[in-house]
Amino acid sequence: MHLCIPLTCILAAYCYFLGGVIILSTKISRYDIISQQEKQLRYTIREGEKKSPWIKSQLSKAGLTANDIKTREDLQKMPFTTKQDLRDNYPFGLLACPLEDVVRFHASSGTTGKSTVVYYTQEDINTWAGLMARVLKTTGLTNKDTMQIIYTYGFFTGGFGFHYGAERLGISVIPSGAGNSKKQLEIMKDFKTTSFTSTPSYALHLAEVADEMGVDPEKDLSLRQGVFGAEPWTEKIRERIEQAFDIDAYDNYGLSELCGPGVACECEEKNGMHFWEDYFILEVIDPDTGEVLQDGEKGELVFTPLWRQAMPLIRYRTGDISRIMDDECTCSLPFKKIERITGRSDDMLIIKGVNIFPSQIEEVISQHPEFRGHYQIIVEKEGAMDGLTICMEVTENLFSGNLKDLLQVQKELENSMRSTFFISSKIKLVEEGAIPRSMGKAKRVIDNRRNKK
Ligand code: DLL
Repeated sequence: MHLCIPLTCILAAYCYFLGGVIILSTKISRYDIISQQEKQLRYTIREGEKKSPWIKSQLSKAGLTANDIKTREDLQKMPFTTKQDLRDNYPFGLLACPLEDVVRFHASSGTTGKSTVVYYTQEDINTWAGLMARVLKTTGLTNKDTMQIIYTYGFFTGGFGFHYGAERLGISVIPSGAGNSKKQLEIMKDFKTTSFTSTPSYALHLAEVADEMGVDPEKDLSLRQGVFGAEPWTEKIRERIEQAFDIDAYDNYGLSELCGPGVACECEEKNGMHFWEDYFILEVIDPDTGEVLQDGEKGELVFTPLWRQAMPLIRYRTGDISRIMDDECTCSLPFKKIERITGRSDDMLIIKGVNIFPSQIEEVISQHPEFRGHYQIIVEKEGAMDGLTICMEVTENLFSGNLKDLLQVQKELENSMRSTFFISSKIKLVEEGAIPRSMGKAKRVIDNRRNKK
């Protein structure tokens, strides 16, 4: 780890270490955090200029040398790095160390195009594990817990990220991987699992399977909490998961390009995710102009990791939309929080000229008591116009009852959509299980307009 020694010594008085990553237990000043960030930034740029052809080319593109970047403000002189840059440099163009020092490859899920590769040295893996241990500790887990990891182990970072972090914290890990829901529930019961991690949409699916199997989470399982992420979800979905499993459900955020999970997570307040400011500099920008916004303003998250050896990145544009919250948290962590991610800038739908994120649609439909958590948004051309249909699963008894009730629910929802977005849409109510389930990230949008080009 390249932590600056004198500052580390000061911080050590307040904290303890987990695999080189500092887990803070009391408040440190904003001044100390910023000084640490800037020291690490200078180090990252200096090393990058020497070792990373990519960072060297970015510096020269801006007519700069490493000496010109000393502060957070100076960082704004540097160009952004985008997913397209990673694709253009596939597979090894961003490597900043000899290939023999690389101990791991991961790749993004490629939901919005060709997947992108990331590489790690052993030290990168150690730091990542420490950052993930910090996530898990922040959500209240300890070495007394048993965690079932219901993410794919493979190119996707979810499985390995949680696995290494949980082991680092001394949690008993069940690496069950994604899929086979019945088996997952049996394992939960037999091993007295106290926590599990998956995508929120998969957690909902697991709750349905538990119901079908007659598993009563309160009586039959030992779960007390769960950590969910990798896709957008709403407060209503949290409520549903918490009720179904009788647990506290925490949000956590990350992306492969930065390490994987381990960038930000909720504390017991469950109101915004603390991001690890001593390991990342975060800027929020206007996605159209690239202008850096003030704290509190909503925009695209841009991260500069301050610790990576194999693949340092400067000003990485995540595409994710959120804002830095300016209110203080009641927990003891000194790090600022970001609001729940509302979507990706490239997920935004423009329907009849109105900009809508899928999560905003979820916000509206999830208010209805009959909603079961699963939905799909279908956009297609109806003549020259855009047509929007929302298929949503509703409670079983609605179909066995009166047709009038069904039509009433449909009408109520269409009215809510119209009054929120000022456009008309069709609501198609379907039975539970009608929408395909995913073992990982849910596919919420089918935009047939794109296919018709
Ligand atoms: O999804 C890493 C991860 C694994 C995070 C497990 C959390 C838990 P990627 O496959 O590269 O990596 O996808 C990253 O997923 O840019 C966001 O758009 C989205 N995303 C991740 N976490 C959240 C979240 C992993 N909590 C992309 N809320 C990111 C909303 C999220 N979206």
